[in-house]
Amino acid sequence: MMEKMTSGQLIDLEDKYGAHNYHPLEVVLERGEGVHVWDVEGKKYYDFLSAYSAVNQGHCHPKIVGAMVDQAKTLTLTSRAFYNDALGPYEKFVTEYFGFDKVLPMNTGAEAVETAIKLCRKWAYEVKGISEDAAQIIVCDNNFHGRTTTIVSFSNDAVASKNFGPFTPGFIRIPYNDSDALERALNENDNVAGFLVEPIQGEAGVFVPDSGYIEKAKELCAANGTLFIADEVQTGIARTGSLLAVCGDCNCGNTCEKDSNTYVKPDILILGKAISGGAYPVSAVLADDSIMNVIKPGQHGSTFGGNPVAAKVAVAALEVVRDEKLAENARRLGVIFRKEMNRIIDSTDLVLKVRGRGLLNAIIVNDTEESETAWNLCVALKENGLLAKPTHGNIIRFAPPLVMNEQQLMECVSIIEKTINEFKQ
Ligand code: IF1
Repeated sequence: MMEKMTSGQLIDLEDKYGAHNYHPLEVVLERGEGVHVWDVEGKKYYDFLSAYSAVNQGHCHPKIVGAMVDQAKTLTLTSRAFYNDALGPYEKFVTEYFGFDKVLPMNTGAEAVETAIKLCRKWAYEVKGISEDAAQIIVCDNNFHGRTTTIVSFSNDAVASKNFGPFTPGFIRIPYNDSDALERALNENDNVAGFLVEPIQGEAGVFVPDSGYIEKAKELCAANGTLFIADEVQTGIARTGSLLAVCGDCNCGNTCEKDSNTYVKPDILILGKAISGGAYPVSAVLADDSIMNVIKPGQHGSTFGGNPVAAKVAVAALEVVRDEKLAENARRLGVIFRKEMNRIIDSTDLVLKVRGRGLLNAIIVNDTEESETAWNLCVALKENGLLAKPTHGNIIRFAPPLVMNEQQLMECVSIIEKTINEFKQ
């Protein structure tokens, strides 16, 4: 039998044969279960990244894996040239779950963002009456919506965009969390089709906007006949303590009532990552008929979009969120986590601040963006059995699976506290 390869050997393989488009922490994982992962040497870790909020339901959740295996043994892919018996029931389930008329199923978050951009533009030309090719979509500074050429066209992160031009036109960038800037952009530009925004900016460093910002943005868009497009790829699916981060202020817990006066229903909702619990690439764009019906047969799609495995996996993953009350758990544990982090911050100079909502949090390390301190702190956390990774320079994102219980969370807090107290620059 072939000798089992060591972490070092496996890292070497990736280095030699894989594109160098990532700089991973030096840990090689081979198994995941719930809130834990194990490396190839058998060391156990708490996963405090959840694959960037894709594994909200915990690693290898039996209900989700079971649904995937059962369907994979039956029918994996038909393409949309034909119907299949899983897609319609999924479409009914997911549109009722989030309160929209229709869903356009895709695979990755970036594909869903691209789909939302195309849908918004087509609606602008065919419903709003903007002249063809003149549509503008407003986005925010420090946005992260994926890595396709069009998406990086409106990024201000040089690392994500340099030398990938020429770029797609038709985007206006404004400061995040600035309602006046949005109002000015809407009033000063005639052909605004939509406003694309993350309800909390994840990659930028878990920036939670002022209370009421998202609500005001929706109001301004509605007054201007502009589509409010919420990218909930990272913040959605209970991560921030409510089913969707756009309704974070309304304390809806798991499912938001459309008629609640503070529910901010997006015109277009973009989902990905944890809609499948991290078991399979699934993304979705949801909208009501007046918007979604501008797309006619043959105008958009993808080979794997809406495949039977994705459909079954997504239903199971969303049932887990509802049945295991993951939004409530994220909300409750998030409060405890930030309280504990603030207690630790009061006793150290290494960390300046903690911020976040639900179980999407980040700490700001007391050093420059260019410093290695956050990275080295993550290496030390890894040695102590907890996996996390910096987002930008001096910010470390903490995002455990939402199935974590309070005792496990407090163990993680102890690991973080121990690591900070022992940390030597
Ligand atoms: C990587 C970041 C997070 C997203 C939002 C769309 C997408 C993402 C709000 C695209 C994806 C992922 C991409 C992944 C790491 C991760 C990430 F660090 F890149 F920025 F989470 F913050 N909208 N985010 O966060 O979805 O096409 O990836 O399925 O590129 O390494 P995707």
